Amino acid sequence: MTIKRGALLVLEGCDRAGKSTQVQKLVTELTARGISAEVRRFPDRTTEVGKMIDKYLSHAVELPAETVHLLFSSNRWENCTEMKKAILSGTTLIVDRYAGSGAAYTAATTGKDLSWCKEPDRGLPKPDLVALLEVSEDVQASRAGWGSERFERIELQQKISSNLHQLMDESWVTVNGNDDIDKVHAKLLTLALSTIETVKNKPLGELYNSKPL
Ligand code: NYM
Ligand code: MG
Repeated sequence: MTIKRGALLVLEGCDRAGKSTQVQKLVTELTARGISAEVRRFPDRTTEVGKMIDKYLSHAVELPAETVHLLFSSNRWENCTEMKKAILSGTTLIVDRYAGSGAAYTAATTGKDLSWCKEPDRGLPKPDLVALLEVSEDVQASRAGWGSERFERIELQQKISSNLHQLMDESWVTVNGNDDIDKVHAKLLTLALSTIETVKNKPLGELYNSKPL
C-alpha cells in the first residue's frame, strides 16, 4: 500500500489578519479528527538565518532590502527538505505565511517588481492551497499588537494586500477574515479537508514551475 501524501496548506494575509490563530485552530481540529497535521511558520525564527531575520525585524540590525529578501527566501529553502519529507510521509502542513508574503512585502517596501521578488522562491514545494485572509482596514486597525516590528505599519498594508492579490493563481482562494473566529475557522476547515482529499494521490508541485517535483 502506498502512503497517501499530506497537503501543503498556506495561510497568507497582511499583519493582524488572524493567520496565526487560524493555523493553530486548524491543526488542533485536523488532529482531533485523526488527520496527521502540523504547524509551520515563516519566518522560522529558530534557525541561524531566522535569528538574523528576527534581529532585522526588531530593528536590532540594519541590512540592505535585497539581503533581507534573500534571507526570507533562504529561510524557506533551509526548511524545504524537512517539509517535503513530512508531506510525503502523510503529514499535512498548515503554514503561517510562505512565499506569497516574501514577494508581497518586499515589493511593497522597496517598489521592486513582483517578478524579481518571486524569483528566489522558484522551485520550492508548491502549496496545494493558499487561503488569503482578507480583512478591512478598520478590523485590522482594531486588533492588538501594532507597531513593534518593521513593516507593521497600517499604511503599508493596502499595498501588501494588493500585491498578494496579484500573486493569486488557481491554487489561491480568498477568505473573509472580518468574520468571527469560528466562522473563518469553519470555512478554512472545509477547504482544508477537501484539499487533503483531492491531493492525496497527486504529486507535490514546484512553486512558479509547472512540472511536478
Ligand atoms: N515577512 C514574512 C516578509 O517580509 N517576508 C517573508 O518572506 C515573510 C515570511 O515578516 N510583518 C514579514 C511579514 C511580517 C514579518 O512575520 C514577520 P510574522 O508573521 O508577524 O511573524
Ligand atoms: Mg507580525
